[in-house]
Amino acid sequence: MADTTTASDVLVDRLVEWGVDTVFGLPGDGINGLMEALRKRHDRISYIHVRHEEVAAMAAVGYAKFTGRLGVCFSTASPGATHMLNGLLDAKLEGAPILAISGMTYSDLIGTSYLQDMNVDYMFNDVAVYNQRIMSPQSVVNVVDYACRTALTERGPAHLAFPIDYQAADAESGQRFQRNVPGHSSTAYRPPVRVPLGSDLEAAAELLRGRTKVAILAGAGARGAGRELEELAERLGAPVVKAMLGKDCIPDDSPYTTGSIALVGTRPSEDALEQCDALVIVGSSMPYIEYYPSPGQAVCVQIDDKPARIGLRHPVDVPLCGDAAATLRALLPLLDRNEDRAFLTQAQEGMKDWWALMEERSTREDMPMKPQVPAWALNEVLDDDAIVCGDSGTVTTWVARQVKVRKDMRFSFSGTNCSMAAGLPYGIGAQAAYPGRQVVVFTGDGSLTMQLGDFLTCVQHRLPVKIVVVKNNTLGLIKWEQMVFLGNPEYGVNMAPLDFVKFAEACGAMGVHVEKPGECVDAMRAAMAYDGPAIIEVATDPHEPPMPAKVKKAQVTKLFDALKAGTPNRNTIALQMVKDVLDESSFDASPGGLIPDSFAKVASSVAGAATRRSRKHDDHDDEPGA
Ligand SMILES: Cc1ncc(C[n+]2csc(CCOP(=O)(O)OP(=O)(O)O)c2C)c(N)n1
Ligand SMILES: [Mg+2]
Repeated sequence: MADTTTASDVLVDRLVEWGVDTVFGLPGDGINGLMEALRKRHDRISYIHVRHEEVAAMAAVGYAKFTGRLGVCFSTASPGATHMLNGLLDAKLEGAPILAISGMTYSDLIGTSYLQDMNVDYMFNDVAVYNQRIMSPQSVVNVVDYACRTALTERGPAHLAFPIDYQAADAESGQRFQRNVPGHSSTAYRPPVRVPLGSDLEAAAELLRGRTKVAILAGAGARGAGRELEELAERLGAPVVKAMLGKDCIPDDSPYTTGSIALVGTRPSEDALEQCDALVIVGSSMPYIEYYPSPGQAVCVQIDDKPARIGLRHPVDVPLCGDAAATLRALLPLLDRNEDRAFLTQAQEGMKDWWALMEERSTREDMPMKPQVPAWALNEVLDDDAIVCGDSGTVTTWVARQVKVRKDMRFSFSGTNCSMAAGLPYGIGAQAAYPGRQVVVFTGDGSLTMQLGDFLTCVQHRLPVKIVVVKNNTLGLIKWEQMVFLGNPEYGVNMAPLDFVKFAEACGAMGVHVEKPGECVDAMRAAMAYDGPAIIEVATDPHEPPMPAKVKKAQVTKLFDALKAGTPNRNTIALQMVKDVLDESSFDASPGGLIPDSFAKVASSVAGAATRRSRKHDDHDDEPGA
């Protein structure tokens, strides 16, 4: 066997030719043939051994998102492949090019209820952009090339099911069809640079001429087009509203941006979209339709490299199908400068007030600590080129608003799939791609405990990922959703606490516990300096609401219903919210801005004392550190 070139050897060699240098996976009897080919090439392709196949697929997504290159993952047959499914879905919804290879039972036993006999390709049918069974050793090169090319072109998951017997078979065994002439497939691939027709660009410029209230909505497709976006904003006097997946397309301290939008967004972003008379969408299909301008309110130019996406969320007057940077470069010389700067100035004034409000919320000394505090503290300890991975939960709100992404930083999270437990795998993928950069995961205790085993992957592969876990012993976001969207008491959301410090130490890594706001920055700094992976456990207030920038009447009514209906610890929740709003009376950007200052001060101290008394009588099962 030693001298035979197997079908797996051919497959892995082909991946190397495609420039793949890292694969994420977990072996099994359904994929051992591939493992041997990887073993023989370990000097050319590194293998990151995860503890759960979902993490392999999600790490491949993280790798792809932060490098723009193909992420590759593998699993054994059915159970391993099933574990990968959510990662493939993530790749589809997040637009990440990945290739997943799964084992499959012996080719001549498929469909006989044999061990792990499942048509894994059928299972992946709804998620994969390319999905094939390898039908013989001779088809490996053809399908690998097409799978890689399709994943990169469509920015989605390709999948190959590899029957066990073929994996270890001689690459030239079996019958080769005479027309399957070897050497006729290629790894040559160059992504095109697309620019719309000149007439379409002219039409866009004409549409925007004379508009004085233009807003720009930028998303993941605008990443890498930061300079052009800022020039567009300058030319049109237009604030740039960022969909969360486009958080790193321009820095948060840019004078042109109003930051994020939707539930986790800022008030100036909401104002900009509510008041604009023209909208330029650049690389975004932001799904929160209620935050777009109302139909008929604003004319719209949309730039997207996928024509099917244009007009998906908002009516479009001039569709511009092209790449963000190239299209903007072609469009900019055609645009008149908008000399009326009032709309941009209003956004900039609004952001001054908003940042002051964020600072106020993030520097509170309250105990238990407010979850905004650790997110804000990160700004002190992040490197200029840090990679930050977020997660699903109330943690999304804190990272969206409190963490200021600077020019060379990168940020992503599972923003359209909204999967929990994507943060750590994305971090693994990012750190594997960039061993020298600081990689920080900002996550919740629900997400982290979902894939906790893979912290050991960081230890095993010396990936110095730093994890900040907001420990509130509850599935915080769902608790608030149950109350604010449905008016129901929270149910089934609290979690038995875990001592993450002991856990990290048991893994042979660093663990730090923080509960006092004043100690946050130093604790984080120590963890960032540590030469290895670390978990920073921050005990936070489970009753801090992820307040939308503008609170709607229906939300207040529902919350009131939920409290009336018997939400646990309702007195504390209500009192804490009243106190929070009163404390923000001096900020126009806060819902509390309507309350007269003098009244607010007195009322806040009364509410504060009442909150402290109420907390003493709470059911403390869900308190941090319990
Ligand atoms: C895989 C998956 N399961 C469930 C959900 C629904 N969900 C979204 S956020 C969330 C709670 C997250 O809790 P945690 O990680 O503790 O963060 P917190 O909200 O407390 O900040 C849940 C259950 C989801 N998005 N993904
Ligand atoms: Mg939580």
